[in-house]
Amino acid sequence: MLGRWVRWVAENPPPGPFRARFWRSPLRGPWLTSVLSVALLPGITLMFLTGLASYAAYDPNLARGNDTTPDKGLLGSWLPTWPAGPWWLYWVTQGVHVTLGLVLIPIVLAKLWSVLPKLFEWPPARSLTHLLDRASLLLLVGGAVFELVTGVMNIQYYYAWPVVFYQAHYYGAWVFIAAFVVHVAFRVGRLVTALRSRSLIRELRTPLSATRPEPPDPDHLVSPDPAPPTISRRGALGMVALSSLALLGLTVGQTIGGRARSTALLAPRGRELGMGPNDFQVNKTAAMAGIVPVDDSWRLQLRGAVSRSLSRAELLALPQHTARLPIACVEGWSTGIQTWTGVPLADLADLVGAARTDRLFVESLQRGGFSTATLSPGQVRTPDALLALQVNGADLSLDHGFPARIVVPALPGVHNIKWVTRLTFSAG
Ligand SMILES: Nc1nc2c(c(=O)[nH]1)N[C@H]1C(S)=C(S)[C@@H](COP(=O)(O)O)O[C@H]1N2
Ligand SMILES: [Mo]
Repeated sequence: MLGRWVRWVAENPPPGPFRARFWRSPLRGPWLTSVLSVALLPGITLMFLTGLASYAAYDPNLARGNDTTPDKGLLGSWLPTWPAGPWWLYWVTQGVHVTLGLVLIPIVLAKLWSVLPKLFEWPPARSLTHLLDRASLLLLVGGAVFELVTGVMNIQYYYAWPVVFYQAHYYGAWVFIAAFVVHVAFRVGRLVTALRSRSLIRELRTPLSATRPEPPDPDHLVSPDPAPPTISRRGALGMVALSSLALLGLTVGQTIGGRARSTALLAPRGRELGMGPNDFQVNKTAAMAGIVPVDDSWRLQLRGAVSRSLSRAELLALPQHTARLPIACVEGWSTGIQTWTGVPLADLADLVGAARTDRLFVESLQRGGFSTATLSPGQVRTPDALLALQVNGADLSLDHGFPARIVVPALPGVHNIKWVTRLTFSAG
């Protein structure tokens, strides 16, 4: 009785998208899906690696094996210690992460469109394996959409969060990548077969008038009742490629910085480049951070084996070092390369008798927000790591961190603290 009822349900799908004949695009088929998959495969791998790099760079617990969760076991995060060079390291890894993430959006959407009928497969589960396979797809698609949406919301400063971006994007990535690995492992055979079924070159030469559906496939991606084509396969692939290129062209300027910034029409913040040595991208202005103009009474507090305090004039009287470095934000934009001048952090460490293995804790006049950072011994001792007092030959403007800011090569922008008030060197 129950068996017959189940069979009846399986054989009688609800109307609309649950019926195979609802889906009529003549372009859907394993070949098209596979071409889009091949484009995503290296892209997603690079996204995952550059994403992990960003967490390693951002993590304030700078030791190896830096997850301090008790009883974390194998599930703990083990990110490598982030190096202090080459100077462009974070600029490149995070620029790639953010820009590539945007570029992949049209390809992900096209890929999801190409397999959309599978979402309405009937019956919903034919067997336990089928059910498990579909559950893993839920994690895969859900994970991909979650990572793209949270990523875009973050770079657009749209913090409508029930949870914190930092954790959500990180754990979402692990869920997604696990589902992704399973997905690739189970489908790589079908992918290769589908790719071999047609020649890409020939497809790119096929106009609309000669466009025919792919032959019926075991996965039922090909419509059983295809409508006449209204666009060729090359047209559809070209549209996706052009969308990706458009996103690339309209955002990459924010990563390069400098003059290129004016081309980043989709970047959320200031595109103008005005006049004067201090005129480059400011994310958080002094007013936004609640910083009032700082006068001559400001003194830098230094703590190590001994404590000292130095006025700005005394800092300027110390040997000055100049470094050409970009500030590269975790959100993908950068200041471009600027010329910073100030006192090497290593010299300040020596001044208060800090050990070569000491870390540096930086504090700002600002309260709350991103106003503290911890730098590793390697970052403190790298020659271009500065307490910058000037930029491009002029005193820092208040918006750029006057009287003094941290500038360290290869570091995420967020650790380059502005309006520094205290530097503490310690083993802890
Ligand atoms: N005190 C303080 N320092 C700070 C910040 C801040 O909000 N407060 N922002 C950080 C971030 S997120 C970046 S990317 C760099 C560059 O930001 P800016 O353009 O606001 O100078 O400064 C960093 N230093
Ligand atoms: Mo930032």
